[in-house]
Amino acid sequence: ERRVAAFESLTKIPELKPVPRHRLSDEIEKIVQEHLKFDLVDDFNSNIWELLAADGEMKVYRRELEENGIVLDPLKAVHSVKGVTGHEVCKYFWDPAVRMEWEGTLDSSRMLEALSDDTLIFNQVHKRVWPAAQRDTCFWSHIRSVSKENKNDLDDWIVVNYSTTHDSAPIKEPMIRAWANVALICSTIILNRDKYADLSSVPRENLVCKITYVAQVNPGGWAPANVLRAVYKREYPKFLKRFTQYVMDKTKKLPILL
Ligand code: 6CM
Repeated sequence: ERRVAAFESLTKIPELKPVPRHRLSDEIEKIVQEHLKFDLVDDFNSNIWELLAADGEMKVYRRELEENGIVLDPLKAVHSVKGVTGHEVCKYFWDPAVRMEWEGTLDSSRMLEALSDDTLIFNQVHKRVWPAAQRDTCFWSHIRSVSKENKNDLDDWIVVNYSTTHDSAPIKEPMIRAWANVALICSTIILNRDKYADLSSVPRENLVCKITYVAQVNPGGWAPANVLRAVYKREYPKFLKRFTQYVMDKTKKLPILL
């Protein structure tokens, strides 16, 4: 039986409980498993990826891909952040209550439905990029832990944001509906693990969170390729830096969410 978290507050250690099935359970399972299988493959030494930006431990890669003149460049980034757990990083990425505190690319974010304790549906309006029409997205957002074989390790965590349709979010012209398949996967390393009898006594300074972020975005209609690529090149590294700093600042004085 897989374990999932029921979130109540940002400070409480959540209880783990199973979630009932719903209309998107099968699709979510399939997409999550695909991400877990493919995203963690270390393929940066192949010729597939082009380095787009690097800053300390953060590296952002892209693969140029166009279909009928529409830019579909897959993006993949890795980062390593000290003092936080994967649970914390994923929770802040998933939690609608804090989205606008770290998301700099949105005009608005609206939660349409809570399908279960671990899956929400959103409609988001993205900041308009001149000279293209404004975009919005409608997607389910799912969070879960992935337990490790070794019980001395902390669980891995993943959030997937995947486009869907919803009765409460019809496409309203001139807005264009963009399509996204995004995953954030986190693995927590504990330094000097053997010095501590149990996980709850490990101090923050001994935590390292390894982050993998992948994004496949279809702008859903024509947008000038050079403008779009310039926006991605600027915005993805900015997001990764700002978001991870946000999680570090927010958690610094809080008990560790294991
Ligand atoms: O992953 C990020 N944010 C999440 C929470 O908001 C969520 C968002 C996914 C949306 C993916 C981007 C859709 C972009 C729409 C296209 C805009 C093109 C305008 C036309 C330009 C000429 O997963 C952080 C996302 C950081 C984005 C840079």
